[in-house]
Amino acid sequence: EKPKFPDTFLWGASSAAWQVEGGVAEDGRTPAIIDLNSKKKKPYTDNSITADHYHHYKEDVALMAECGFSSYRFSISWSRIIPASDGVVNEKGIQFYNDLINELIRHHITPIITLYHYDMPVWVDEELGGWRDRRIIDAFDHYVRVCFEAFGDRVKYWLSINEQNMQIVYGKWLGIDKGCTDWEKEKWQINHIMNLCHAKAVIACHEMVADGKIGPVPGYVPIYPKSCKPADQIAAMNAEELTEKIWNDLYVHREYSNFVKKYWQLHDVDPDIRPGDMELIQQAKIDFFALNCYRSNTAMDCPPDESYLELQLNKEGIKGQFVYPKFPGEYQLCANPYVEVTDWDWEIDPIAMRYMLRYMWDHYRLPMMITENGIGAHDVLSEDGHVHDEYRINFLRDQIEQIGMAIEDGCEVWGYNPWSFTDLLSTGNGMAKRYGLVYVNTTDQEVLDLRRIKKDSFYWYSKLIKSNGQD
Ligand code: BGP
Repeated sequence: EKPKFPDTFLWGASSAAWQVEGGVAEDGRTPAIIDLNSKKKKPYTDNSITADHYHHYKEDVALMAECGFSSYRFSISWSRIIPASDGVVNEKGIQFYNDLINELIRHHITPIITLYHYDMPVWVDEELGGWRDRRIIDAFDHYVRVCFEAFGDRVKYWLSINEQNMQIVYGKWLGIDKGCTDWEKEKWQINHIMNLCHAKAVIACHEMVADGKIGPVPGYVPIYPKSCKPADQIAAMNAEELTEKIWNDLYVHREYSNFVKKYWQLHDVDPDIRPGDMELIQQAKIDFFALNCYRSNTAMDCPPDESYLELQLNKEGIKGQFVYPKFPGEYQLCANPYVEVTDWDWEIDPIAMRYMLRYMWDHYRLPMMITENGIGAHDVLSEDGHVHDEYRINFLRDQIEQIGMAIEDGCEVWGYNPWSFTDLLSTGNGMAKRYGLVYVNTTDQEVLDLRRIKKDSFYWYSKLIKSNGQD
């Protein structure tokens, strides 16, 4: 028998503004750094059109309703709401999200909003110094307050900063290091400023949104030790600390852990923590964890005399190109012979999902919702006019089963919002790496008719939702 899901369980999908909306110059939106980055890498990640959700949102919401969704997680583009440093609110930006929210609610779909998902406005970067400078704190506070004021009467679930941990750990790949001269040091300063912005958002949400619930969105990758060799166990614990636990401890305990303080001292990378900072963080009590989980990692011992090796992403989507990094004295990542990988070398590991939920519940005892999970693939529109993505059905089915098992283990899980609803831009691979339940007829090279075509996974997911997870 399949594990049971609570009746209130939210079934939906997930997206982010810059990856799905397009319409980048429409109705007063000003550029975000990520637009410029994406143009540089053209044709791979041009976000000026992508799925053109900005103009197709009604059709997209109608499809969500047809699929049976009870939730949809998306993000707001900061530079649509506040296009310039004068802080003036762009009413047309507010209008777009009001229309989207109202359309969702009309279809009984609960909106879940991420306040920041990688799209730093150019004006914040150029005039305030982006995440590197404390002036962003007030600008961010103003922006989130405008959002709570405008949408808080209808939106109860809020997420602060998407994958803060991944932005710090993989900052170089996400372009967060722009303007930094000493990333290894400055990243901890950026992280501290992000913590303050996160705290401001939590405090403002509780102040302004009646029954508002807010949480952070860690990117979570369970780390297994390569073997039962004790040193591999410590290596896995180091990896866990340095890629996720430092952040999760801060969100919950609202103080920096001894582990991170020692790490800063050892590497001489202490951030500038000013009087009042920790008091502010202390006030920011989160309500739940939103969790993004795609894969697992495996770590092994890396003696101090090994040489540092930088991680190399698999950019082409041909298996076997990922280079596992080495951090001497801390850990090194390695392949896991027990799991298959995707074309981008991401481990296909449903048990990672149960592991994450168990781990997070055991450590923090906070409710959780899954805000990302999914498989990026070279989806093909076949001649019969359909997209036969049985690999996605298998992936999602196995993951959902493990969520059910975690719930039976005693974890409190509110919902499942896999990545993504329609196809949208991948962070590094554009439309070559697709995640959607709905195909969007566009390629990296060409904008075709942007037609929405339900993939086989759409029909399967719809049936699963209607049976509340029983399939
Ligand atoms: C997460 C990000 C998303 C999304 C996803 C898939 O880390 O929050 O924005 O893109 O990863 O990653 P990718 O697009 O690189 O395959």
